[in-house]
Amino acid sequence: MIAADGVGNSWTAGHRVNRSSSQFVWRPVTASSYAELPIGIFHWKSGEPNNLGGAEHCLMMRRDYSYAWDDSGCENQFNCICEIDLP
Ligand SMILES: [Ca+2]
Repeated sequence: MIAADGVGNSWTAGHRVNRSSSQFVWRPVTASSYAELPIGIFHWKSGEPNNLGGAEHCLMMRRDYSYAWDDSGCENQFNCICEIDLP
């Protein structure tokens, strides 16, 4: 994972499989594919994911958690971490 001073809370491409699941997957989107991939390494903050209010379905890196992972409401506006293929 990438973290740097000055970078605030950030979304990743991770999300809950469905609203009642405790499993998360990556959903990378490229020009040629749209697939869900299992997450092989986890960096959750202790006590997370907690699906607070049953409404936290997206995976974010929290600055105040030293960029450990937290599930959060997908409607929140944070920076996004993106990956692109370089030529
Ligand atoms: Ca949470």
